[in-house]
Amino acid sequence: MPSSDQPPDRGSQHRMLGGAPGVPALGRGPEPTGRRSRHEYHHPAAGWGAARSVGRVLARAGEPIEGFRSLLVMNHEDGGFDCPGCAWPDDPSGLRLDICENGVKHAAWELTASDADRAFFASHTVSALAEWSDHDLEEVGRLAEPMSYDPATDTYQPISWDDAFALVGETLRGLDSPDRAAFYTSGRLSNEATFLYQLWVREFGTNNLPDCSNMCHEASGRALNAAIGSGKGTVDLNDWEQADAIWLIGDNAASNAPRMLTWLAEADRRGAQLVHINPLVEAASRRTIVPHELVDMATFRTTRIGTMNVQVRIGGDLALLRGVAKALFEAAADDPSVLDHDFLARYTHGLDDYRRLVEATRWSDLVRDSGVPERAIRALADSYRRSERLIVAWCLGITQHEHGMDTVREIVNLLLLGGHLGREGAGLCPVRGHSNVQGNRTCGVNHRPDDAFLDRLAEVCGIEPPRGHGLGTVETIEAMRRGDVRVFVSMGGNFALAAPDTPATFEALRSCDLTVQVSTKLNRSHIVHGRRALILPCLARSDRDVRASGPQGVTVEDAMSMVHMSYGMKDPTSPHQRSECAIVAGMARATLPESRTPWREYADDYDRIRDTMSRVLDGFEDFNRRARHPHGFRIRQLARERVFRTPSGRAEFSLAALPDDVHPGPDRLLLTTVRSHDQFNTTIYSNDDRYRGLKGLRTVVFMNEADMRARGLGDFDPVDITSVSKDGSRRTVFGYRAVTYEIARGCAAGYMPELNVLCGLADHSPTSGQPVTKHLVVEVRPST
Ligand SMILES: Nc1nc2c(c(=O)[nH]1)N[C@H]1C(S)=C(S)[C@@H](COP(=O)(O)OP(=O)(O)OC[C@H]3O[C@@H](n4cnc5c(=O)[nH]c(N)nc54)[C@H](O)[C@@H]3O)O[C@H]1N2
Ligand SMILES: Nc1nc2c(c(=O)[nH]1)N[C@H]1C(S)=C(S)[C@@H](COP(=O)(O)OP(=O)(O)OC[C@H]3O[C@@H](n4cnc5c(=O)[nH]c(N)nc54)[C@H](O)[C@@H]3O)O[C@H]1N2
Ligand SMILES: [Mo]
Repeated sequence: MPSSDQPPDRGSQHRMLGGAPGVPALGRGPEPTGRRSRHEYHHPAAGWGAARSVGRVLARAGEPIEGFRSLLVMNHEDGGFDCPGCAWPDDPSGLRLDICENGVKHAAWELTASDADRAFFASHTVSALAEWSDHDLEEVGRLAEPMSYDPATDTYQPISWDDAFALVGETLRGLDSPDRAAFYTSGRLSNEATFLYQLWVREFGTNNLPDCSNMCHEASGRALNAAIGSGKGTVDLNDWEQADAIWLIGDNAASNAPRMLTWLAEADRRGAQLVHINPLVEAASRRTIVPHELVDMATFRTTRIGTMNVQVRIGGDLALLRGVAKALFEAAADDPSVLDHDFLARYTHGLDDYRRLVEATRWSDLVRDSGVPERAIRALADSYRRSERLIVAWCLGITQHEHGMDTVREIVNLLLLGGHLGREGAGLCPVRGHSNVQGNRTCGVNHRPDDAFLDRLAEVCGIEPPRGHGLGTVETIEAMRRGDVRVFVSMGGNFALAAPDTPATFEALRSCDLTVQVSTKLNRSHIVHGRRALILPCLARSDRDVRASGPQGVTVEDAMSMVHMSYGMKDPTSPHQRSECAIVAGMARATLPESRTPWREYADDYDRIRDTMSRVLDGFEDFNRRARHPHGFRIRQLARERVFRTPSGRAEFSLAALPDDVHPGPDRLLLTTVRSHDQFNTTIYSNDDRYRGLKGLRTVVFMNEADMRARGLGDFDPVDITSVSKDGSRRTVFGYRAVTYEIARGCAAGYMPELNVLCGLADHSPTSGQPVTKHLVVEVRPST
């Protein structure tokens, strides 16, 4: 809790936004104790440290038996719930790690008592809560009942569900255009709730559906659509079993997709080549322990993972991949078998232009821009040549860049050369973030929907959906600031902190007439609110959801397009929480009194929603039956069958120029923002980052030793970091601590969401719309 004796402008609120000269910035985790440490992490990833941490989390959750019971059925098909953590798929054989430390942390986070209740809100003004850290806000517990902001007392006061819905409905109906409202989603929402949500929004009359994908894998989806005619990856777990090479680019698997470690370790054991392409040397690139069963630590074995670490410069991936292509074309002059000519001739378009472009690019440029020596690039090309079945997996290190789409397309270019698409054990694997972020897109959350989808929606649901593009995340913030968007509805997530330019986003939210947050736990987006504000508490994925027709399950889609049912196992801790489907239906009925959509029936029986979905969505035929299959079903991915829905009917090569923004200028660094091991996006569990060997502090900047020396810095020396935005504006955080790390020269890293303060609204990609939060131009100086 903050101490109250500081003047307000020097209080924690101000410090969490970066502080001021002499007033150090504050992280968003628990209040630092002053004890911080830095050590080399020599232990395997996901080993005893992970097990101890799981024990602590369960003990803290306070309901060890009930809690553990839920956890043990998590991700099992016989009536368990889908892990609310990441989107890595379950193992259908049941043999492999199906819960992980971070999944347990995340599920336990949901399993707390509903202590954010009316008594809590009555005794804390919003101004007082604004001084709390984000960790402390979420620590209060689950949200217990609907609350409405009362400006007279500066507190949230209880409101009935009916009155809350009526307020939403009246406010929306009072707008001069449906486009004056925006409807955000975080990738946690079930397929059913997603479908209802977008149906409500489109029946109301807007496509303003910004979502967390706009900050996450938007670049992947758009690039893959253009290249292979589908926005999704092409591999499944069977391919992960068969691959003889796996390249992992810009992904911190040990912390953010720990269940992938089992697959990496197995691949290593069968002799597959593993390549990590990352400016930071991350834990997963070294060793892991592969638990057969979490409870049976005795059977743990250490496995070496990682055969090759390529330390690319931030933003240098495109140059690196093009270098590999160049080496391949050179080798193909002597040995034509380097390229898969048959595949290239039958299934691709644009090879000759691509070859000319690659051949015209000089090695010296590729080496300079990637930061990787020519011999290492050639070694990577040798790895490529040795493999018959190559998977390339990537995450945010590729997407959150100005040229993210170009780089994703270069990944496709490279795989096409060897025909690694539609071949067992090979293909494209974007590692998705939130547990159902892929399903959200499949089920209609998209501010740029295509006509085929809208036509089906119109025909089946009898509505007239708007046809123009709506607003994405950054555009929504800009529109709120201009006063063009007056109402902001958020299905989950924490927009205030997840979005770039924190002060600008705060201002945008505060300028709204109404903000509505459907949430499980208290967070910053409840504290930074519009003139009127609602908090609507919903059931979490682990909660039992009983509606008029009986207990309900919902479906989610994992990163490999498997759709399966998830049933909550635990009785809700407050009788006032409602399911997301019921909340959407309630808001919809209040907004659209004349609607012919059977909102009430949908909310009473989710089979009804699934029936409608099966008629609107491709690949969802017979949805109710197939969703109940023990392992669910896989949505057909045509690109996997070498059917490409592109204008040419073939997989398309792309011809991007090398990015011109990899060299930020003298004395400047490129800063990437990452997650620690102990956080889930804006939810921060502690100030530790185990695998990077850091304890007790989040206001740090990781730097190369040489860059530290050049600035006369030693470990934990205080620094001020100033970012230089594309529009020339500058933003500073004060009193961060510099820490040496194995990171490429000229690069720096620090934690999201704190460092969103440094990302201006102008700092987004013109092609994907994504904030470039992996690519901020900064100056780091000793604090004055
Ligand atoms: N426990 C846990 N699990 C999570 C999440 C969480 O917060 N906590 N978040 C979920 C979500 S929504 C998502 S999207 C994913 C995120 O998963 P990740 O993408 O792993 O998340 P980040 O921590 O942002 O890490 C990005 C990685 O890219 C590297 N990188 C940075 N810049 C570059 C670059 O220019 N090139 C290359 N090649 N690499 C670079 C960083 O060093 C880091 O290893 O994880 C999901 N799973
Ligand atoms: N600088 C920087 N910024 C980033 C990123 C980065 O790498 N760097 N990453 C971006 C990425 S990849 C993403 S995905 C976004 C994440 O952006 P969001 O998805 O908006 O943020 P989260 O932190 O995941 O949201 C956490 C909140 O969701 C609510 N919640 C949790 N479970 C549920 C549920 O079951 N239902 C409902 N209704 N609410 C629930 C809780 O109230 C919790 O406080 O952040 C983006 N922002
Ligand atoms: Mo994400």
